Amino acid sequence: MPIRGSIDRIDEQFLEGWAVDDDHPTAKLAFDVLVNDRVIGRFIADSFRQDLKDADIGGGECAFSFAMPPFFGKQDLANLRLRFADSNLFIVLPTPRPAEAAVAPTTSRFGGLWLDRADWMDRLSAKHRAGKLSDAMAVRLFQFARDGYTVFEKAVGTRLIERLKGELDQFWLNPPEGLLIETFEPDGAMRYLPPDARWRHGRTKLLDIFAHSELARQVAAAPPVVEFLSTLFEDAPKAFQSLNFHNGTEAPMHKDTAYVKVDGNPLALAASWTALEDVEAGTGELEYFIGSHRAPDFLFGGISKWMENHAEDNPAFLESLHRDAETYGHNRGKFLARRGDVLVWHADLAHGDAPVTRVDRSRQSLVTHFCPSGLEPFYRRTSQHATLTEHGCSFVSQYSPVGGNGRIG
Ligand SMILES: O=C(O)CCC(=O)C(=O)O
Ligand SMILES: [Fe+2]
Repeated sequence: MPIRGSIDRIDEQFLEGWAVDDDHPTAKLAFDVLVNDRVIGRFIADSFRQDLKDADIGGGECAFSFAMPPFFGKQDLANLRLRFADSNLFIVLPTPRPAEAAVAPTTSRFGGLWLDRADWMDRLSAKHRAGKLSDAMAVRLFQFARDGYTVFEKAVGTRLIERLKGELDQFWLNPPEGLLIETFEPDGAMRYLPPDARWRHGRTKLLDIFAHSELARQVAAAPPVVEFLSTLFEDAPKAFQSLNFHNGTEAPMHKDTAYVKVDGNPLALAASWTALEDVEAGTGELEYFIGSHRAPDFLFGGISKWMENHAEDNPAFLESLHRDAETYGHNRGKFLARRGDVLVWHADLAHGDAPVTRVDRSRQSLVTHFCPSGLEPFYRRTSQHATLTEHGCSFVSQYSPVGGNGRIG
């Protein structure tokens, strides 16, 4: 066999190795890289490597180093294929290391939790029979698997919530160092800024207050929520992104998996919506399509669960959720919460804000995104701030160390 080669590195960042046709060592070999049967790139094995020259392989000029696209997740490796350019001759790759869940038969081809597997009912039943789940927890998990969300009434005490709101008022007046808001005020352009009280009542969120507030960590890690997430994840939860809203922001129906990226298993994600006050209809209350977490994957760029490499597909994605709702009969639900109620939603539940018709009324809430503590949000590839574990939950932030600086109040 005159063609020889080696794959020396294959991971979410690089595909590297060498290849040579010994009968024609100057005619360089070209390859196509495919994900989900779509060509995402090509390369020619013609780079110089001294060790290859020393070994008298192709004159040393037959190496390659292919950089994966940005926002290429570990989960995408499971669907990676390599072939000789423009042929149907595929190269057998060293077994990519997909997350276990990514190869299991889950609703989404990109992974999931045990409750997303085709055999979830058998697993739920077995856990229940083994005494690992109470009756109440088994029913809750069943509802979550069916509907894509579950509600915990009065999960957070009134006193704790009022203390947190007092602290938020302080944060707006005298922000701790490193605290940021994301705002679309005043002109619709998105900006990250230190809190500026002028924008509090607009299309604005406070980011990751748990990094600065022990009270926020207590609220996010309310015991019934931590218990549920630990059961769902089969691991302690890790809070890795939170948003505080003062008002509804009229966010369109979306699925968090497109934007909130968990590396290796994009479906190993859940979020909580904690009402910091009673929520009235018309204030931009949280809405969702019941059961939408079980609809087929939307493929960004034809290959990805994540939007970021394929932003041009975002309008079609948002539109597809309304079409799916019609096709599969997902009814619209609303969370008209009382203060202290918490709704936990599935990674792939379509949700958004109802229109704001009562501009005089606030709708204060804390939204927290969680993954299993054994996994990392994608941003940890580039942001490594200190983390903290408290109340059975670990906390990591993209923007600042958790618990490390600038507490006030
Ligand atoms: O506006 C809301 O409360 C929803 C926020 C949201 O969708 C999210 O943070 O994932
Ligand atoms: Fe969301």
